[in-house]
Amino acid sequence: MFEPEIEKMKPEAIAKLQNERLKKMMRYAYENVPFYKKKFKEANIEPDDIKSSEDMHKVPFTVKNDLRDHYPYGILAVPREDIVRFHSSSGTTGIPTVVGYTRKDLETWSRLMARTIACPGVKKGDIMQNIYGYGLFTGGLGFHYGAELLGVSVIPTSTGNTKRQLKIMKDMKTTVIACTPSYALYLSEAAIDEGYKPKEDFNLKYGLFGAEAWSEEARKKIQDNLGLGAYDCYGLSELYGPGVAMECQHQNGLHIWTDEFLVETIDPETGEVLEPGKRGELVFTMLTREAMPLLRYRTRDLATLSQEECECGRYHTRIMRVSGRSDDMLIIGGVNVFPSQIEEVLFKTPELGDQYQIYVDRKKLDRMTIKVELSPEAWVDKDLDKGALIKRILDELVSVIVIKPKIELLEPKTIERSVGKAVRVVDLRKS
Ligand code: DLL
Repeated sequence: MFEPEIEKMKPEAIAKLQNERLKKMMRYAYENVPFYKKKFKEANIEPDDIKSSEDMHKVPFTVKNDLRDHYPYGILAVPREDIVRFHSSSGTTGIPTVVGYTRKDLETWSRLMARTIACPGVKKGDIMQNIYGYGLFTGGLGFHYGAELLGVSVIPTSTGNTKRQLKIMKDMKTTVIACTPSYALYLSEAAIDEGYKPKEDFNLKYGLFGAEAWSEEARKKIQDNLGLGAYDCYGLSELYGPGVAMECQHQNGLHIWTDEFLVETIDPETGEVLEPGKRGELVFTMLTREAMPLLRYRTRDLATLSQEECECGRYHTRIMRVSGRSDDMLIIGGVNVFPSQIEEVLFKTPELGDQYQIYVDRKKLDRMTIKVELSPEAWVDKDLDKGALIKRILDELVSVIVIKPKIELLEPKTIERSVGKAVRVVDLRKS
């Protein structure tokens, strides 16, 4: 553990620290951010009304559009001159969300990232190839500074140039890779194409994968292909970036760094706070952010929380896997479908490859087509009964998602590979 004195805190000690920080944060946001002063006044509350996490339901939510309304500099609590870095996420509406950091914020973030990287067992002596994009995206620099603080040897390859990534991985005996899970799947495919035997030629032990939703089946595939342990990492630009929550060696939920983030789950329709254990939208309050404190920030990410102690000795609340975003949820003929449910079924089918895309369009009624690549072995198998295979996939799918999509089996390597977040859904109804 990078900071055992915090990471091993008992629930009562965490709650005490959270409440102390929360009270300070309420006053700080109220006094330094006009946006929050106005929101508090509208909700008829004073900062002192919020004495503990129990009172949080009184505080109004903050949403992504509030940040867009404050484009370009965001909801700053400090003069612009005190900002030492900006990051930004592109978003789908065209107006990017810009986030600012003071020097202290960068120090906090680096500590959280050092904890995050150490969480599954990475330590000084490890060699980390950082394939997350360096730049406005928070993945690259976030992992970079965290790894340096932990004392890991960092290779800052950033995204792209897959052949060079593989050569470096072999030559420099990389032990840790950090990238999106979809790129990890692509790397394992490309490695075989380039003539490597991943388990023999590489020295990989840990994969730190995040920035997009992925399934347990994807984890199994990546682990089997690359011979490493694959660990889930969650975060978002608005909350520093990666390093909000991370899996430990037990791969049983992501530990939220609750000394810095107060987490709630709410019903996305009504905004009501849910009991732990009920699936809902994750809402975070930052407890020490200096430049851009966010109170009750709605992430749109859906997950279930667990308060139980983990085998690793941490009590920090766990996210039991982010199952998708409410924005990603497809509504097909009135039925709710999550792309991750489809991935789970596809990846369980041995004849299929790692790449798929879901197309949705409307011709009187909504229609869904799943285009999925066959595995290289299945593609050349003369005895493969494609009709029977499609029927088997459909039987499985219908039991999970209720509706019956059309399935198209494609030749391997026909779907475009992405270097960052994969594009899995093409919704033509929106264009
Ligand atoms: O994706 C930060 C990050 C970088 C996280 C590297 C992990 C690793 P944004 O680009 O702002 O920030 O996108 C944030 O990505 O609200 C989720 O919907 C999704 N996301 C991030 N991590 C996970 C994960 C970065 N482990 C948005 N599982 C979030 C599922 C994830 N979804």
